[in-house]
Formats: sequence, structure tokens, C-alpha cells
Amino acid sequence: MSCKTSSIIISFIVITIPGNFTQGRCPSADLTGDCFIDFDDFALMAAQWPATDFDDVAEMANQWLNIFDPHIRDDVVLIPAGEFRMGDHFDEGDLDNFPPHDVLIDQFYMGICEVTNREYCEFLNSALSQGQIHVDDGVVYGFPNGDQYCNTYPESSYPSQIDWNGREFTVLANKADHPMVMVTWYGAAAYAQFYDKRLPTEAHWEKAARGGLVGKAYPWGDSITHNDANYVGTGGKDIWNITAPVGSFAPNGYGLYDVAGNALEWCADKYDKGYYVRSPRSNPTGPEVTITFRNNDFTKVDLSEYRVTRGALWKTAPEGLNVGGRGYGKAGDIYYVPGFRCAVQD
Ligand SMILES: [Ca+2]
Ligand SMILES: [Ca+2]
Repeated sequence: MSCKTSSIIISFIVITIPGNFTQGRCPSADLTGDCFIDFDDFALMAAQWPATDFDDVAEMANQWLNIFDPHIRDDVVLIPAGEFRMGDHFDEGDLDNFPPHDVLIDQFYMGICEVTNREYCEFLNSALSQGQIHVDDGVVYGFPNGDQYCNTYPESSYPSQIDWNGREFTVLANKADHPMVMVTWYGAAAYAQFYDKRLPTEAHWEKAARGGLVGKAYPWGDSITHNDANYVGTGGKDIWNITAPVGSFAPNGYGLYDVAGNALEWCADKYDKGYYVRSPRSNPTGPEVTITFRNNDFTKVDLSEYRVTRGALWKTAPEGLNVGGRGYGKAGDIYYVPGFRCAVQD
């Protein structure tokens, strides 16, 4: 499943490629002539074993490795640049996602999955060891402003899925791969900054969530069943009354899981009901204050300020999972529903 951590493993064996790799203007290690350095080239190289020249192999390996940006993690996927139509295409939502309008987005990288309890616990334990957070009566606070990130209350209508034993954070049994919820916008932003990522703008979120489809109600088409997503109740593949392990349903066209349902997802933008009327066409970042998620600039956001949420959640009725739907919550409040996914810093 693509939400799990994976890595590309290349086994280097001493083989040699005879002759000239040059194919016009393509990389010299492109043996098949399609201008891409891929496994087909390695296969061809292997077939030519053992007429060896180690320098040629080293050159191919170097070119192969260089096609991957080392700063891009394997938990994100490239969302291509381009224009898409943002907002309510069916004149059936709230007024806050009207009018539909064309938005041009530069390419960016989006988290494949909602951030999980396991990942958030790893962050909390690392941040704790670095003196960046403290815990008071089960509530996690961050420095420098002492803003709430999340709580660890085991007993409530929607209990926290992480625990604090006074020394470290752990995940409750069988919840490691569930999305981290009941996290404040601040707690989500702090996680993003910690890993040199950011929260997506809602324009980024919707571009990614539509998966390349045009004018559809949901990330996969115009109808919805419990086989598509985790929403209120159960049925089909949806056996969960609350959160589901991330990646339990098919991904959208860009390979993203759970953009509809499961955890509601914080976005970077300040919420403004009428923003779509005046939103700029190119890379909109919300009505005020662009957050870079560097040097704690997210802590300048007012705790009582409303920030955007997208994607609906496990307790939403199916029609509420429409891909153009918007929501909001106060940046500093712990609600029982929001989680998040990260985008990679521009
Ligand atoms: Ca469900
Ligand atoms: Ca979601």
C-alpha cells in the first residue's frame, strides 16, 4: 500500500555497458532511446553483461539517482501544474464555495495520505526531546507561544488515539495507521514545519483532490457508495464508525488516499466565506497572511482565527464529501474531527 514508507533499492552489480550511450539529446545512460533512464535501460544493460567497464556503470547509476530529487520524500506525489475549475460545480453547496472559478496552480508535491497517529507520535517524541513542546494535564503545548497542539484524553466522546505516560507518547492499540485527529491547526502547522513541509493551501488541496478529473462531484466521479470512502455509518468496504486506517480505499487519479472522508483536513488559508469572489487566478493563498511554515511564522496566526478545512470526514453524510466543499475551524481549538496531510515546501 502506497501510504506505507517505502524506498527504492538499487542493487549495484558490477556490469559493463559497451559502446556509446549517447542517444541524440537524451541522457547518455538512456540505452533504449526513449530519453528516460528507467528499468528498461537497466535490463538492457544487464543483458550486455559481462563486457564490463565500471566507469560506464557508475555513470548510469549517477544519472539514475539524479532523476530523484533527494529533497522529495517518498510519502508525497507530484501534482502537475495546470489550471482547474475550483468550487461548487453543481450549485448545490454552501454559498462559500461559489462561484466556481478557474485557478492556475504551479506544480507541487502533496502528501499521499493523511498524517497518521504513528507519524504524529514520532513528531511529538522528537519535539519533546528537543524541548519544543511540553505537556500539562494531558494537553500538548508548543513553544514559543504555548499554543495547544493536541490532547491525550482517553475518556471523551471521541477519545484521543494517542497516549502520554509522563515520559513519551504512544499510539493506542490498533490505531497506528489511523489518521491523527483532534489536532489543532497549530499542531498540524508545527508538524509540517518540523519536517520542512507545509500545510496545503485550499487551492492546492482541491487541485490535488480532484485527481485530474474535471467537474466531478467526488474525487472519483459523480456517485458515492461505502466502497469509495469512510463516511457516516458502515457498508461495503467501509466497516468503520469513526476513523479508518489511511489508504483503506482506492486512491484518486493522482494517487492520493482519503481526500474524501476519514479525517477532515486542515489547510493553510484563513477562512473567508466570500473569498472565491475575489480570489486571484494564480496560486491563491487565502485572504490574508501567507504562511511559509518556516521559522515559526505560523505562530503569528491568531488563535481565534478561522482556518480552512477540506474533504469532510467519517461522520459526514455522503453528499457532504463533494470535492468542492469547504469547512473551517478556529486555529487554536481542539476539535474531535480535523486531521491533515502535508504538502512539500516550495
Ligand atoms: Ca464509516
Ligand atoms: Ca480526508
